[in-house]
Amino acid sequence: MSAQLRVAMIGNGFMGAAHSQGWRVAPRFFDLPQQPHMTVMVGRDPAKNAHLAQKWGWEEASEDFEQVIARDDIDIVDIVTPGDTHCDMAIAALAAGKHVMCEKPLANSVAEAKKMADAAASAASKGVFAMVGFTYRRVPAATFARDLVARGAVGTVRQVRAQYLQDWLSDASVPLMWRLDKSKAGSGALGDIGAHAIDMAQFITGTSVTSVSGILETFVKERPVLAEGQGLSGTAGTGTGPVTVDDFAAFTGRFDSGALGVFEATRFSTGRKNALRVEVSGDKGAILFDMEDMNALQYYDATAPGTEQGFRRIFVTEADHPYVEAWWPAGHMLGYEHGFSHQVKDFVEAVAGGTQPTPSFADGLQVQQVLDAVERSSDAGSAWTSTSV
Ligand code: SOE
Repeated sequence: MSAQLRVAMIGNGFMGAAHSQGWRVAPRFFDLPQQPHMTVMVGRDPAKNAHLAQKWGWEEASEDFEQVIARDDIDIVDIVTPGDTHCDMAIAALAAGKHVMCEKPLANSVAEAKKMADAAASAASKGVFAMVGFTYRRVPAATFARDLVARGAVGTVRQVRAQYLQDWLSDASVPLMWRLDKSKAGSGALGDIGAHAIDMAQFITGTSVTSVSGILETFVKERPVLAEGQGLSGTAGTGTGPVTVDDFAAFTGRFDSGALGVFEATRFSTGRKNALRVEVSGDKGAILFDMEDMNALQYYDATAPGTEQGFRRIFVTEADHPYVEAWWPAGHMLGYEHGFSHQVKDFVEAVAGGTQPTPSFADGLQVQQVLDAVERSSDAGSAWTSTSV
């Protein structure tokens, strides 16, 4: 086994910055079996890409993802581009024998996600592995929530509430960036942040959504176009264009356990900046995770004496909490960016050990099937719709 895993990252937007921090920092806090080497970053604008590659710690910059994927000195391809590129890039990288990490949602359709999952299953039989990047499950309090539910701390789960609330699009003057273009993003709030809510609800409960009844809405139907040469995001130009994705998604979901979930995803929830929340209610207790209070978990023990019952805020910073030992002493908190280092740690350990990293592309396909079912339900007047297609 070579000492290094040479990484190529394709994309240099917000997720490019976040993933770069993960590749740069994880080996300095976790004792990894192989050392990630930040070999090359791929971007479309040569000047911007060269500047960011140097700033973020990549050895080289390239504008040619096909050439990079084909290189013999690349072991991992990390895809952080918009969803319309995930399928072709991931399948090409797997075919070239590269391990793949791909941002969420896995793809822009179930058909694409199925092709990716099939390619990943075939590659895994040859010791080449793929993972989809749902990083919030790697926030210590989220993993701790899963551990509590798994050991019966809330008893039989009856209800789940999962929301992902942001407000950065409630300003109608925000221009038509790629996340508002169905041909690039696949959907709006539903896939961009609803996918996180679905993954977190399923991860914490250890169960899967099998049918849904949903509604999608677009509040602002026209927005200013991007100025010329502004790439996939930037300042407004002259004129307007249509928004082709949902601004708001809400749905009820039935889990394979029989539990019922209520889900909401919106980028118009005024005042909510990054409120990914999952509350799980059982017959023996409840937990509440809130990304806007990410170093704590609320836990209600219904088996405690009546006079002592109440939600208590567990500060998830003790060394024996998931991931925490590698960082700071108790009480010194972690941030949004640490989930990307945890993702690198888990991915490198799995790949080096010849085991399937999670969440797999099959897990990503299952989330895609839930997203697709919500769209089909909304088109059918919120009819109850199975996720299996
Ligand atoms: C925008 O809604 C966004 O950047 C999402 O695309 C990310 O997945 C989420 O983690 C933060 O918000």
